[in-house]
Amino acid sequence: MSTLKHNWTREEVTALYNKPLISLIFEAGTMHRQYFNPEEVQVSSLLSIKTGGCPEDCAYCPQAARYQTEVAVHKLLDKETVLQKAKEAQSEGASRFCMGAAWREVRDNRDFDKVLDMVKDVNALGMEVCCTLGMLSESQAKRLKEAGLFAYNHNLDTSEEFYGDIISTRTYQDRMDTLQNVRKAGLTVCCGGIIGMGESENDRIALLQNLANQLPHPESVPINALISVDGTPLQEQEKVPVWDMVRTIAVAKILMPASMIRLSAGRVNMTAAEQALCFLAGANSIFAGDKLLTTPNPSFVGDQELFAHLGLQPMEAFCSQKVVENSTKNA
Ligand code: SAM
Ligand code: DTB
Ligand code: SF4
Repeated sequence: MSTLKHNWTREEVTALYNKPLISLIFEAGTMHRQYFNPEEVQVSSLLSIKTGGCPEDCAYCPQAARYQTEVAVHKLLDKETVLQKAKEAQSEGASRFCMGAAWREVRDNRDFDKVLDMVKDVNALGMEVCCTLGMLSESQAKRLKEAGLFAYNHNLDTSEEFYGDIISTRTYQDRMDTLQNVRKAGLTVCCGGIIGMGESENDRIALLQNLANQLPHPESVPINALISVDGTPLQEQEKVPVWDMVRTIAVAKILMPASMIRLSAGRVNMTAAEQALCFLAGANSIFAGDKLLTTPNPSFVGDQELFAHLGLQPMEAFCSQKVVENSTKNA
């Protein structure tokens, strides 16, 4: 097994990104097999617990209040509804349940207390619990950890250079600060980005370099293909070619071989064969369920067929062994 590296140069990442795809997939697949069982895919389920009305201006996001989209806005769901959804997801094979809120940041108020309660109860079901709630202080991260949170999702989204073209209401450094607070609280980190927003290849390379130079590497790395939603500034963006998704996943896997690379938003626009290429390139995690946060995702039955065709099995919850290995190797 190779040792994990956290000082990747721009030249090294560029050279990887420009490799012939056929060899890149093989290299990434070979790395992947050193760290993971290639027949296992982690299945996560997403639920938007608070939808729309967000004060931020992320150009890709249908939940920003300032854009006219068709998202049905709702305030924080009650715990019973959330628990019911978690149980359904678990019965459909999900080992991780991720709750998302359209907040700029967490505030120390009653809504946060309610989220802490949800975390406690979903954890008691034996699922890995993840949250994505926006910016977070260290003490808030600690409270989430104490409530039983397993992972926190906070994406870098793109390169620092391109970030300002996509979001003006917060900075790249704000994102990095939250990630550090999450780490300090002993939570695992889920951090990735989006491709297909009009960024250059250099922006993708810079994003991958920034992800891979974190110490330790994020335990899970979601790679999202932009879902262009009517009403958002990115509504006219064309669908990102599948080759770009496969290439980005393969490079992410080679840079962070012990991390789970999640084939995230965009599966709904991909064929089974295209998704198979992503798994061959080292993706070993997906979001399942017919909705992501607000946009469509492949159906449960469709994913069952996909898994059956490829001989894939859903991963068990609490892969603590891998997480421990990952953290010690990263140290
Ligand atoms: N409000 C919190 C935040 O921004 O961190 C949490 C929820 S936010 C919707 C989580 C992530 O979803 C974003 O960082 C972005 O990477 C991804 N995302 C949002 N809209 C997307 C879209 N239209 N296509 C692909 N990914 C998207
Ligand atoms: C991530 O990287 N992708 C997920 C999850 N983390 C929270 C969200 C995708 C959202 C796609 C747009 C929507 O459904 O609103
Ligand atoms: Fe708000 Fe998150 Fe959407 Fe940005 S990505 S507008 S912070 S919900």
